[in-house]
Amino acid sequence: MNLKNQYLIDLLETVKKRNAGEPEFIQAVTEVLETLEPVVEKRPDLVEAGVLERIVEPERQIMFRVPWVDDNGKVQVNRGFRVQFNSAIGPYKGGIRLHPSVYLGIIKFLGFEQVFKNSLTTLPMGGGKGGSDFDPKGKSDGEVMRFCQSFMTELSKHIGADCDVPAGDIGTGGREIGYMFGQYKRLRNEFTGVLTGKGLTYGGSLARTEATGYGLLYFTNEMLQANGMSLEGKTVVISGSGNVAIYATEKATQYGAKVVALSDSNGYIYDKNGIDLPLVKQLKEVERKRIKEYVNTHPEAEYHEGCKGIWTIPCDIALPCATQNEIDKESAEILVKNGCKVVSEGANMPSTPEAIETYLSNGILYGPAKAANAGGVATSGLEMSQNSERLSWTFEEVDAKLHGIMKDIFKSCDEAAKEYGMEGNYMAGANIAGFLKVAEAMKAQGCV
Ligand code: NDP
Ligand code: 2IT
Repeated sequence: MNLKNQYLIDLLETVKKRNAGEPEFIQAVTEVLETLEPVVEKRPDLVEAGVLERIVEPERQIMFRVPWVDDNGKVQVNRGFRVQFNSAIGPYKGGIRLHPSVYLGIIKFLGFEQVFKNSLTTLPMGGGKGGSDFDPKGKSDGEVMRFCQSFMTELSKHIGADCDVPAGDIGTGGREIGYMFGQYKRLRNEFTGVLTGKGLTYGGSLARTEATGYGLLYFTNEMLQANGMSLEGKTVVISGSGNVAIYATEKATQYGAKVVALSDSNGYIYDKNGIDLPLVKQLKEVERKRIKEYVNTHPEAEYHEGCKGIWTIPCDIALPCATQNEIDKESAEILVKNGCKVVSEGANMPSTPEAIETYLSNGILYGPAKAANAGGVATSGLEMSQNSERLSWTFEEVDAKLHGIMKDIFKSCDEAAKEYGMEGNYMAGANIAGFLKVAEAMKAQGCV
């Protein structure tokens, strides 16, 4: 897609100049601005209010030193980030990514996406994201704890249950959230819902662990049904083998589909009999091992080095659940050639712009990340509600609410796409529906 509207062309130029050296952020903004073209033409009042110039600039960006002592007594230094992107519709909300590839541009792209995603959930949450270039892989529990405590010592000055509520993302799971929560409580002397994804013994919500993966399948199921298809009997390829991939596999299997592949950053496994999920949970959630260990128990399965090859496995449905830009044009073309009919995104921005073009021009049903993976943050929103009323709901209650939210998200995307003349383009629908709510709130609150 190419922009034709001069106002948007100029705005994108400014964003590119101001954020040079941050290609992921520019990619995320470009995609959104391209799909907002019909909105800009229909809603001059929002342009007049300067909503677009403001929405592409974070409200606040915090960068800090994170010093900690490793098991050899040596001082290590990482860099910490929190980008508080937009608070028009609620407190900043979004995860913390711990991965060596993290720099400001990654956190900004994730924070920007989060603004629209959180809006789609219908819950009152603004958008933010944080993280560090710390790599939890290969670190002892003690090292991870000291890092998390140091990270929170600075972060605690900038967050709060009514101000900014972080959660998990790549590299940040229950263990890390626990250490961060403990440190926040010690520093502030208050027990509040300042983080989500907490353990069940100290304010966490049932079904939050499962929520992103389950939500992805609820969304995908809606999208399939609206197009006369179903999950039953379908062959599914899922990348990653972390939190999102594991619970996407679980729910896809419950819907009667067969998941035949998973991966990590070293390589992928292909098990034509269907993935043995209890084994993957044991390897990944308990032992923190590599996915290649799977073939030790299942010698009939194959392990291949490298991540990209996973998209050459023939499938009906591809669910990228690892990281950004993991499907490029070449992989998208192979998916199409092999008869893949659906791509639905558990990861954030896993498809390059060229891959998305390939899906749309070949009639692939495309479920964009900010809609399809919104179940995680939606359930974080439900965790915040439970913390505020100091009650906890049953698994079934939370799961039913999550299911309802994902159905509504699909409906919003579908209806917005139709209203703006792009029927079936759920990416455009998600961007437009997510944008409009935030934009109305920003206009109503004046130039802030
Ligand atoms: P985890 O840390 O639990 O798992 C991440 C998985 O992706 C691992 O298998 C990891 O492999 C793989 N991976 C990470 N980085 C890369 C990379 N650069 N190249 C190849 N593989 C990689 O994270 P989550 O499952 O929570 O997150 C996965 C994706 O889902 C991310 O894009 C995240 O932003 C998104 N997401 C997560 C939500 C949540 O609630 N957790 C909510 C919405 C979206 P390895 O172990 O080798 O690093
Ligand atoms: O990308 C995401 O939506 C998340 N990592 C979840 C954020 C959250 O606050 O639960």
